[in-house]
Amino acid sequence: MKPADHTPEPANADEAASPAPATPEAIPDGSRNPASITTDVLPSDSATELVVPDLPTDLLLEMYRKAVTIRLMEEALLAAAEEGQIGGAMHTAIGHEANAIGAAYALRSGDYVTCTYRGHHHGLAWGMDPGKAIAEVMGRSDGFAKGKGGSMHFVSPELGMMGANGIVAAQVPHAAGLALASYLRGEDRVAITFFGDGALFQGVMHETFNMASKWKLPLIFYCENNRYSEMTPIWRTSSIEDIYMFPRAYGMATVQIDGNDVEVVHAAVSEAAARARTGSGPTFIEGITYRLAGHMAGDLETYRPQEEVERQQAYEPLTVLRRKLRARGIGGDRIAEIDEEVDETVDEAAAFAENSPWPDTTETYLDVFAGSASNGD
Ligand SMILES: Cc1ncc(C[n+]2csc(CCOP(=O)(O)OP(=O)(O)O)c2C)c(N)n1
Ligand SMILES: [Mg+2]
Repeated sequence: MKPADHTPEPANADEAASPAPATPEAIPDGSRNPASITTDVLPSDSATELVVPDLPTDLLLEMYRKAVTIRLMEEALLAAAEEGQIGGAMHTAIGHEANAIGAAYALRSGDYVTCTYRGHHHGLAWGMDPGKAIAEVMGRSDGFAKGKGGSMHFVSPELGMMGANGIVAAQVPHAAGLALASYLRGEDRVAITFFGDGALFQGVMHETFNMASKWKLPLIFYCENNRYSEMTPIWRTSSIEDIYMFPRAYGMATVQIDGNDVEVVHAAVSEAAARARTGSGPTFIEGITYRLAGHMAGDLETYRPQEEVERQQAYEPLTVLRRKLRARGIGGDRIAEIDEEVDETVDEAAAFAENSPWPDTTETYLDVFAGSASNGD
């Protein structure tokens, strides 16, 4: 029998016509939240439960050296891009360094990391050599992927750096796979995956949240919330600005932290790693941070006022670290000495990269599929 049709008869032909599709003008983009985190680092109440122990001064000095290395390397890369020495898109993480460094020092050798196209800081924090890193970005044969990956595909499996990815959120399920492998093999390796605030709205993020939480995978989700997706501020794209609230719906432990403070990041990732290693499942960390340079080399930055960028200088990772070191009695001379030493190291790394030969054309089709590796694998 045909089911009853309760659709009312249209009164006239105009009503029967389908409604006009929404034009972009008709879609409300919302208004700025008065308590917006767009211009300040304001960790939420969730961070107050986080115990942040003081790290030893020697370790802070080591982290500072690493942060300056990443910063100077990326500034050198931006200059090289301006001179036309870099092919393809290049995204720097200037201003994001503490997220990578705090996390890398909280994890162990053997743990895995995956990240976005904005991944130079993760590569270096994970132990990559700056000379090989610059060579890779410049497409030279001494790069760790023989110059074939470039800026967006940092990878070094022997270090546990399992790959940057140019597709927003694609690296997240890869990390879940690594965490699952660790679990199935009975190992206590943890995987951490870094992504941006824009990645939250990709379907695969939510599929991975659910699976990781249900299976209690040894996984750490780390959102580097720089409050922009390319040129669009978060208040225009997200129904809520407190990103850490989304994964709570999947029964996951979540925390929002100041991602520009290495000690805070270290504490949050240490706690998440302990949870992962004891079979208590994944954690979601939202590190509030800010990108001080453009989205990518060549970005004209017409979408944000310069005053906003200047305001962020007070919260940026190197400033925060210098303030901490001074409070521990480390003099300005010592800090300047480290800056100079790193400057020399980065100059040497850049020279190494510039002198590295271009890959041979016979390499073109090698390392594309398993079994075609030029090392005979
Ligand atoms: C699936 C997919 N959609 C769109 C893009 C284009 N795209 C590149 S970066 C980006 C913004 C991502 O923003 P966010 O996740 O906040 O990371 P951020 O660049 O701020 O570090 C977009 C949309 C892409 N690379 N992949
Ligand atoms: Mg972003």
